[in-house]
Amino acid sequence: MAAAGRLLGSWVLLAPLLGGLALLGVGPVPARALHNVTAELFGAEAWGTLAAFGDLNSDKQTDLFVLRERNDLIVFLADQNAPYFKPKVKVSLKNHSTLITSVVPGDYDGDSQMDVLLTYLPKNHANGELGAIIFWGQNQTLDPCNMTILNRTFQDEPLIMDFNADLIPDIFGITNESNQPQILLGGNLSWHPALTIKSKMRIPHSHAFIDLTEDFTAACGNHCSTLLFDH
Ligand SMILES: [Ca+2]
Ligand SMILES: [Ca+2]
Ligand SMILES: [Ca+2]
Repeated sequence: MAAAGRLLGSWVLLAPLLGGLALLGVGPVPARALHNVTAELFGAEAWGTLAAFGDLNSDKQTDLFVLRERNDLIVFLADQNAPYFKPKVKVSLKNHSTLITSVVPGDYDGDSQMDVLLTYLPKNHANGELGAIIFWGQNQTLDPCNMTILNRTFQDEPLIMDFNADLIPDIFGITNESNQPQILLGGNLSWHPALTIKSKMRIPHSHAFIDLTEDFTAACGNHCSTLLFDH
């Protein structure tokens, strides 16, 4: 009871202080300051799942990558006028009867045009392996007809990182070709063994990368000392 009394006493002291701060406009912002901006940002197009961010059209304004019904990707480009994000770019996997599981924008061929990597559950996904497809950027947009379907599937969501430090994102994971992790190097899209380990990677994975060797890169060539694995 004594403790409760002290707490109550403290609150009685704090309440006028917080009230005073609120009058002065200092301290935590009151909840009524929150403002729903959905209509301003999206207008009537406010539906779907926000999957990723990136500046697709290189205008230095971040654009939004939105999934709809898990087989359409709509890119909402930032705009100066309301609604401030407009659905301008669309690619679809509807014809492939697949479900998109992840969206990772990036420049996978190093031509300074942003591309987008989609992972998906293929049509007959009995084994649960994931396919991956890259839609290539062109003229600050995506060409729905210009895509590359990767010729391997992944046991789990791949990890995107710059493995060989050439500033082009690479795609890392266990594929259907080997139990050892593989890396698909961005640029020439060539597959390489990533490292030799006895441990099996977990599904779902929890691998990550960190610059342990202080060379500002995720990994150095085939020396994967900076990749962390489950045991
Ligand atoms: Ca933009
Ligand atoms: Ca590109
Ligand atoms: Ca790279």
